[in-house]
Amino acid sequence: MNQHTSAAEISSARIGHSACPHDCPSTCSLEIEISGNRIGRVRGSRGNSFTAGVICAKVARYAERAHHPDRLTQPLRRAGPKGSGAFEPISWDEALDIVAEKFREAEAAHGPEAVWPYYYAGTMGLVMRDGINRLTHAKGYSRFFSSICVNPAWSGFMAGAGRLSGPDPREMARADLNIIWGTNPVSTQINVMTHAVRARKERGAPIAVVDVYRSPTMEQADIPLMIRPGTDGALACAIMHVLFAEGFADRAYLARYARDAEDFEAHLAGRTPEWASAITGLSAEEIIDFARLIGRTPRTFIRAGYGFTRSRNGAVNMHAVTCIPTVTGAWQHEGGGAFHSNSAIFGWNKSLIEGTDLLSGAAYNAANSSGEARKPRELDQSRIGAILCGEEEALAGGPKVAALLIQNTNPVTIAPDQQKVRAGFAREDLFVVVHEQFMTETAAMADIVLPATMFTEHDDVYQGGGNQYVTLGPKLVEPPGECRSNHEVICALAERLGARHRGFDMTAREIVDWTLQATGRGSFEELEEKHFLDVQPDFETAHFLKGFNWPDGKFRLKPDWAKVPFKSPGKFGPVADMPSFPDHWAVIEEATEAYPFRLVTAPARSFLNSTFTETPGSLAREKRPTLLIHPEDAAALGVAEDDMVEVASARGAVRLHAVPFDGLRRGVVVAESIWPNGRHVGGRGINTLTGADPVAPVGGAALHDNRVRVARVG
Ligand SMILES: Nc1nc2c(c(=O)[nH]1)N[C@H]1C(S)=C(S)[C@@H](COP(=O)(O)OP(=O)(O)OC[C@H]3O[C@@H](n4cnc5c(=O)[nH]c(N)nc54)[C@H](O)[C@@H]3O)O[C@H]1N2
Ligand SMILES: Nc1nc2c(c(=O)[nH]1)N[C@H]1C(S)=C(S)[C@@H](COP(=O)(O)OP(=O)(O)OC[C@H]3O[C@@H](n4cnc5c(=O)[nH]c(N)nc54)[C@H](O)[C@@H]3O)O[C@H]1N2
Ligand code: SF4
Ligand SMILES: [Mo]
Repeated sequence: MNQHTSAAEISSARIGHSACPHDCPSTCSLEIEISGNRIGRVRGSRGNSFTAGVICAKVARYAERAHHPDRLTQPLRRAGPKGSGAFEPISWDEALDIVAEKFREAEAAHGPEAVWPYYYAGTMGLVMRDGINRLTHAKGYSRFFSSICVNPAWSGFMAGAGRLSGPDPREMARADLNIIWGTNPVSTQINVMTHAVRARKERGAPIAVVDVYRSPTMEQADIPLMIRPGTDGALACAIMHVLFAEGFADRAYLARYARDAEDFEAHLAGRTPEWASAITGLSAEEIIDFARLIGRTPRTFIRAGYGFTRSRNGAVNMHAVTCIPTVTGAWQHEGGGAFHSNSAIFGWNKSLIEGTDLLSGAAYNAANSSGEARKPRELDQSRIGAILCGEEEALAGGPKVAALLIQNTNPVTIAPDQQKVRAGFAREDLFVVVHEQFMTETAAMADIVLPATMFTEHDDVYQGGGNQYVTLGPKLVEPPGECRSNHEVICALAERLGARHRGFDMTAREIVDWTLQATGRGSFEELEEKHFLDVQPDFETAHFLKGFNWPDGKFRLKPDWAKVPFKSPGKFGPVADMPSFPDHWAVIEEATEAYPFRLVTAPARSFLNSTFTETPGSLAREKRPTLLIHPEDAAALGVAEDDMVEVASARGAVRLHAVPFDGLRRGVVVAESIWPNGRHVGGRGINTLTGADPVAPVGGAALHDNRVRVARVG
């Protein structure tokens, strides 16, 4: 492509409006400089009241990624042993014919469930992310149980409130105390800071941060609370103990809006600040002072993140945190309550995108290996290693997986229990097609690699998770080379495989238009004019003033974990052992003599999961895989700055460079992630250490809950 901008291109320079497509709760509304077919600087829209003109640095320099010399631009066929990296270009027709033939072969040999379409949120566009399900349903392929990210957090929130929504996230700007709990927004969702900092400036509202290390967000905190990993439930209980004991509980609110308040108060009697101090590592005074501040501040806004739920007790801890505003009644006030995600407010009609109307069709009742008619199985995303390795229980009673179709995700870097993941992908009898923008470690294991468009190169629509906007992302430029969108690939495969649904005969634009209209949100053209749509529910609904989302309207202080309203194929993990009231549930991987450290694999600021590990700007900032370790722990191990260390869990071992850091508790180590395996000396990445055993009650991976040992290499 011509690197020089021609006069004609300069004269066509314009601003395009879009949404950031990445897997980030902020879903920023973007203004993108465009000249000809190239994008330039990317800025946050000032007219969007959540984005408020601010975006993260990695997306501001998106031109680096969009016009990267390593972008995939041609279909490729493997031309050497699996994983050798040897590929040769082929035509789209050849590539799609091979994929269709292999899928038919897998189906003929083992039934349709032997094919597993596997995707995630590399793009959050509703059509490009979820359209793959239409093919899954039309063919009766194994369904995809999405679990890796949100399940512990969402189920924990829904366990109490009954619905996944909450006060308007912009109300942080009108809070008198903002608590940023178990999330690192300076790195992972920058706009949260915009609103919290505004409250600090305009109202003198302090910012409290609960984390396990001095994250970039904790560095900006007025009240830093550094706890041991997986102990948030203990902290929340002790806070509520003080609230009850010192008269800060709003008993009238509790009587009207909650169940089991008296039993809860009795349960908390033993959860003293001293008890929590021993578990969390905070002093009893710190806990008491913090509880009193919460008690004295009606407008206390808790912004609860995902990070603290990536532990084996994560759902219990999320629920415990949401009980705090229930005890104080803070939910009632503007700038008060707890917010995690707004996913429940959008109410999309996704029948066209996902082909959910096919779910009652004949294909859906495919026969399983025992010949009995039933719905195709749902396979657990997080357990892809065990599934590909053919572990019987992970296969949920169906055949082995013989073919994978992958879009928008990179499991050979990001999935837990990585040794199994890699062994599974290395299977000679597994056919893999990966549709990607770059030659990721997953694409490198494929038999066929297909080049994908980026968000500026196709039409789609996006919803906020951490805000309340629906934002359009129309096609703004032509894709490079032969890149095709996810939708185009799914439709082309459907045609070859004889899968029928009207969605396969429509353009992405038509599907977006239909979906907007069917959901009562106008049309494509209208949204093209407005760019984004604020769908924030009214104050009473958002603050649960009409009651929480249960038949009796009452918040559940004592949830029925077996009946949490989160859709999943059954329950996962030790559900029966879950504590009935909020508590410190001691199922985490506590340190032992053999594995004396607790490892947290927190996100790196300049990467987004494994994305941006290819861009020079992000690589320069992150430098190389490192392990943050307390200086005294480092000294005790004879480890100095820049020494190579080996970190081992029961699941494997990884090498990184040590960085002594005093913003940690002793016994806790942090590796900001996720570097590709191949960027680690020795070729094994951080997810070699993490486990895929499901978090109760609805699955997910405890990515920040790892006991490890650390040793100097050499
Ligand atoms: N720069 C960047 N941005 C991202 C991502 C990224 O990788 N990099 N990932 C994106 C994705 S997919 C998601 S889901 C979101 C997630 O964003 P967040 O909600 O921020 O969640 P995490 O990324 O898992 O971790 C956030 C913080 O949780 C802390 N933490 C870990 N364990 C505990 C604990 O037991 N208790 C407490 N209190 N804190 C704990 C970590 O130290 C970390 O600082 O971010 C998105 N944005
Ligand atoms: N150790 C550890 N592991 C983790 C985490 C952690 O905190 N610690 N976080 C976990 C979490 S929360 C998540 S969500 C997962 C995310 O893990 P992934 O799903 O792998 O995450 P991404 O890097 O967001 O996206 C993957 C790929 O999608 C591709 N992509 C983007 N847009 C498109 C498109 O339009 N079409 C196609 N075909 N491809 C596209 C990108 O090029 C990228 O390679 O990782 C999890 N793994
Ligand atoms: S903060 Fe999140 S949504 Fe906003 S531009 Fe960055 S990655 Fe995208
Ligand atoms: Mo995520």
